Amino acid sequence: MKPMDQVLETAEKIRSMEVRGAGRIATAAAASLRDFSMTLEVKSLDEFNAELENAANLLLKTRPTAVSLSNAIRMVRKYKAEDVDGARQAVVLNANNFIENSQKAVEKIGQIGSRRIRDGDTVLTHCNSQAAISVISAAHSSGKKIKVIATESRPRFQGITTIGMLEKLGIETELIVDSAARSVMNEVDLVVVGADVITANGTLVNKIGTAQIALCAREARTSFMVAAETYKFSPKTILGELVTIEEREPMEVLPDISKYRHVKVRNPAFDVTPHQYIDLICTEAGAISPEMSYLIIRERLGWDMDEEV
Ligand code: RUB
Repeated sequence: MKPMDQVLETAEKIRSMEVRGAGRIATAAAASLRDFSMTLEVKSLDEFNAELENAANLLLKTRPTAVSLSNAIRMVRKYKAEDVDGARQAVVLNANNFIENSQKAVEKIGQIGSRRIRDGDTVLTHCNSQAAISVISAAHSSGKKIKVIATESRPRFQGITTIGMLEKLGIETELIVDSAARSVMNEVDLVVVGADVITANGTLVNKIGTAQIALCAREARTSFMVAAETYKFSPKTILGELVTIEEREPMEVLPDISKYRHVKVRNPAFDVTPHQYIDLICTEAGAISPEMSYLIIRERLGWDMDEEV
């Protein structure tokens, strides 16, 4: 297989959601750039850099909302090299570090976040987030008896993946349709969700339906926690940039639209939860209030205002 074909294949898996979830797509992109750089045959450093940029752009276009992709790609491409071999080695090292740190971050988030779950608690989660499941699984492994309520997460039913994972862990779980969130909220002690993006002011962008859940958690006085690796925070939002919300194919919602002449199906994949509805963001660097997001971007992502976006 040609080096670029491998990148195209990874990009297609991300676009079609065969590989999905902000953390997994970031590590898949890092691995793809690493493998690309290892097999790339070029005559000069300039050519290597240009080819790597093309590959990075292909991956970046796949899921427009996920900042995890651009953060991962930025970290992999952060090198200064004298020649092609030096650049190749740096890309491999950066990508492997990113993948390893990402796995460690998920574990750490589990340890930290699980302290917020008490014995006997009922936890509601939405979509399928490896960071949120790490929190739930760490609470369960520490011996706390917990129950999870998982939403279906229409239209792609990531909730079915979630209940499959919880089943394997032996955690008592109930599955609900998305619109039952308010009906069960009075039984819920804590909502735990993942993040696609967290902005500089602590706003959360996550799977469509998250904002409604946060709204009804607030009304029911139920705590709402976000589990997110620090590379889910968006540096560009410091510069005032808005997060693009991905709109996916109508057929994911309604497979046969052809019989409707006056109906348009809309399928936004993510929504926006204001920071006021979030009690805590649990990262590998600690549990923070949403208002501290700016500091995470400056300190953990090493973001400098003068850095080229
Ligand atoms: C997945 C989703 C998840 C976040 C966090 O959306 O919204 O909550 O990506 O997941 P999709 P993780 O299925 O459309 O990719 O914690 O695994 O990174």
